[in-house]
Amino acid sequence: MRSLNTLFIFSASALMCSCQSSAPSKTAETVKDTAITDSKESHYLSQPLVKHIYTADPSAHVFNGRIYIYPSHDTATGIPEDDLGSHFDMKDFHILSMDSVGGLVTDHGVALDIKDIPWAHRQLWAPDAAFANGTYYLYFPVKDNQDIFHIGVATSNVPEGPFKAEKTPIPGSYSIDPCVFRDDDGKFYMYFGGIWGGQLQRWNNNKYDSTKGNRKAEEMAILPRIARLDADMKHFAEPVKEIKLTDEKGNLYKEKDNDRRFFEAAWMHKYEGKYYFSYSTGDTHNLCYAIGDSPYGPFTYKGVILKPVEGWTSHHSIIEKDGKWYLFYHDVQLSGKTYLRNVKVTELHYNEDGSIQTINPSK
Ligand code: FUB
Repeated sequence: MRSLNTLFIFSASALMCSCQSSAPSKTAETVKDTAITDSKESHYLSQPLVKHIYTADPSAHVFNGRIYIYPSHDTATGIPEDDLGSHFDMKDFHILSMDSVGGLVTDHGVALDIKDIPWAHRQLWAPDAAFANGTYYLYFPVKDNQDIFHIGVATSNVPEGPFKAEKTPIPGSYSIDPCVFRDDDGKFYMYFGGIWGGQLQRWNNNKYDSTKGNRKAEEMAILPRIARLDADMKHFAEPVKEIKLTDEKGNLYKEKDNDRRFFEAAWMHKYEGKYYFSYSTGDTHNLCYAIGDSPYGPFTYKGVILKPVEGWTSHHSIIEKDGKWYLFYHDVQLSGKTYLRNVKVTELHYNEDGSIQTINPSK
């Protein structure tokens, strides 16, 4: 993993060139990464993919044989920390890419700026991406002028952008953390939602109620959401549905089951014909997974993928590349600060029965 510490930064001309093609420019110039340093590398299972900027919420995909990572871009804007995550005050996206895990990482520069999203007010949170119709789609949550999170979409001819945002959010979308999954039959589904600062608790039957607060311990836990995407990838093809996430006996979780109930950061992947729905439990900091037979669920809880990382949030993606499976995740190794995170990757292993081996983020 040592080569991950080497950063490639494009010269201005190379960066412009990279916007036209999915392969990094050969004229990229290697620079010594001295922007951010840390002295406790050996404590961690893996090292930050880049150190020149803070990155979080990595949604990884393989496009044209190359790994593209769509992360949040954390910056310090001086907003005080609170339970609603106001300190996550992000303003743009940088897309990262690499040929293979362990290879050199390219930062493709600003792919989308909040000022170029016509309906956006503040807090550009965790994105995801998809490829269809010869186009790359970037999906992102951001608050509108009423301070309500919705999910927007932007398009590009190349995976690294720059992306052009639609004028309005996806109609019927709400809350945060979109994950767009392509099933084997070519249909795309968006999984989304996040409680507390992600505002999912304010949405019941797809209607917004600003008076709704977090649920009490004995109440049923709030469920993540799904909608199939229309062929144009910019609309939902159906009303948003709840996803049933249950224990081994088929019982839905209560809010007090906060080491297993859904909080945010949904991801979907398929392994040996089964649908693996994974997510963060938020305040208990687990990354868990549950398995089902349909993209809509129900999903039965199976266990923890990643034990709590350093920091408050945990967020991930899972991809297969060249016959190996990888978990992309983040922690706060570089900064020690909740809102200045860094993305990482490690290999993920399945057992014979399809269960996932739990990963410990520290050694
Ligand atoms: O990055 C802002 C928020 O923090 C994300 O939307 C959540 O998943 C958590 O990682």
